[in-house]
Amino acid sequence: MRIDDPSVPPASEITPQACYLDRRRLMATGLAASAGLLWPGLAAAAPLSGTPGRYSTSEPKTPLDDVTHYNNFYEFGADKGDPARNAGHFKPRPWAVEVGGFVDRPRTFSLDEILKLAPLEERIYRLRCVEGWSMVIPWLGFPLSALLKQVGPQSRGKFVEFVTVSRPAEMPGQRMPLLDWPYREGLRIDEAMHPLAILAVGLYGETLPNQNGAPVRLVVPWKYGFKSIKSIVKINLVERSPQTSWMKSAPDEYGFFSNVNPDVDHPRWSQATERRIGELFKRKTLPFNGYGEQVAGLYRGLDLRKWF
Ligand SMILES: Nc1nc2c(c(=O)[nH]1)N[C@H]1C(S)=C(S)[C@@H](COP(=O)(O)O)O[C@H]1N2
Ligand SMILES: [Mo]
Repeated sequence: MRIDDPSVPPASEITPQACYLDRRRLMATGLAASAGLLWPGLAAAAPLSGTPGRYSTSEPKTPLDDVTHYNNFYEFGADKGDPARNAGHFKPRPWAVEVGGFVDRPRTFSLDEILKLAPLEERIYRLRCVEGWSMVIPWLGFPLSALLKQVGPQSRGKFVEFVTVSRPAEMPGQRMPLLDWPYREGLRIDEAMHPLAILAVGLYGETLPNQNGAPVRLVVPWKYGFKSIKSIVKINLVERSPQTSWMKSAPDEYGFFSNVNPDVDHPRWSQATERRIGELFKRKTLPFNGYGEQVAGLYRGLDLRKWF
């Protein structure tokens, strides 16, 4: 490891940071425990429940209709209404997620196995898009760390790379050169192990709608929305900061970290304010999207202007 590279945390910091918020063990409800049995072979949403998780905001939730009809999911087109319009033919079941790279136990997880990794929790999180709007969404999911612990990250696995499914036949946007397909994202290992970072399998008490990233997507609430990659099929532990789709398309506009930051403007617009979907007036953007108390420690000593 290059100790002069501030994007790489000293190895000594990784474990303490990951364990630093002593996560309360939550009991599964009977329904959550049997969620795998309830998962239907249908495209329609099915009921799903989870225990209320800590870290949830008490702010008003964005209406379900907005959460499912104002989306970014370029695989289905670049307009906000395209995902709801075009994702109906996408088949999120059966599904598998391959986890490999620098891990002790590389493994492919079926969707049922993913659902049994940890009790499902409801996490009501703010989601802030880099375009300047935000929502409050009640996700159903569990900490990404539960999956990573199963495979045993090795010390060379300093970063985690995520890859979306490649299905041009079902995803009309992938038949256009909108991005370098498949969509890719990445986190530093200590970010990935943070208890706020979750894999979501549902929202508003049901399995994920296709347009929101069915059947399993990442949610990292302190970063811009594009880090929260949808419809994941591959997770790789890698040694160097992975290339992401947005960095590749516009390296000056999208950095690897992409932490929500009112003081670092996007080259083409300000990030100082945002519009909460459903509200009339703009509100101030909060550092780390309001999760600074939980995550600022991950970036201690890092120049957030340089490492945007
Ligand atoms: N695979 C994939 N994941 C993606 C995107 C995408 O285009 N493709 N868009 C991102 C962006 S820009 C945002 S703001 C969020 C939106 O999530 P939502 O539609 O569930 O609110 O998904 C992110 N995840
Ligand atoms: Mo976004």
